[in-house]
Amino acid sequence: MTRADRSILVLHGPNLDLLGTREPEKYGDTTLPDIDAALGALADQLGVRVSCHQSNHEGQLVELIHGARGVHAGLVLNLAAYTHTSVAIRDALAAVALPFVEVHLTNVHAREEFRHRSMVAALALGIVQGFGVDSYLLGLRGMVRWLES
Ligand code: CA2
Repeated sequence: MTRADRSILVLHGPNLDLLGTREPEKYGDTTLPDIDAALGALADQLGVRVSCHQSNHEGQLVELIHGARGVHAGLVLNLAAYTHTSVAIRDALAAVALPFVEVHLTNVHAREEFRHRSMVAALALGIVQGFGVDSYLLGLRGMVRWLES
C-alpha cells in the first residue's frame, strides 16, 4: 500500500473562506479552519491523511485536481458556486478519474433553481448535503469506506 492510498484531497470552492464570518444564518458559524481541523481529527481516527485547500479561482481548483493524480486516493469536494457552472472542473475530474464525494453545507435542492444542477454530480461516488459541517465529515467517512471496500 502506497502513501497515496491513504491520502484524501479536500477542496473548498469560492467564498468558503468567509465561513463563520458572514451569513451565519445560512452557512453556520463554523470557520473554514474549524472544518479543516475537524476533518483532520476524523482522518486520524480513520487512519487516513487529509490535505485541505480553499480557492476562489476556478483555474487553481483545476490545477489542484490535476495534481491529485498519483498523490491522493480520492477527493472530498465542496465546489461551492462552481458546482453549478464549471465545465472546466468537471472535465478535470473526468480526466484524472479519481473517486470523489460531492458535499454541500446546505441542501441545494431546497434553494434557488439554479443551484439544483450540479456539473459534477454524475461523476461523483455520492453526494452529501444539508448537514452543515457534518456533510464534510460524512463525505470523508463515505470516501474512506469506499476506498477500503
Ligand atoms: O451549501 C453549500 O455548501 C454550497 O456549496 C455553498 C455555496 C453555494 O454557491 C452552493 O450553491 C452551495 C456558497 C458558498 C459561499 O460561502 C459563504 C460563506 C459565508 C458567507 C458567504 C458565503
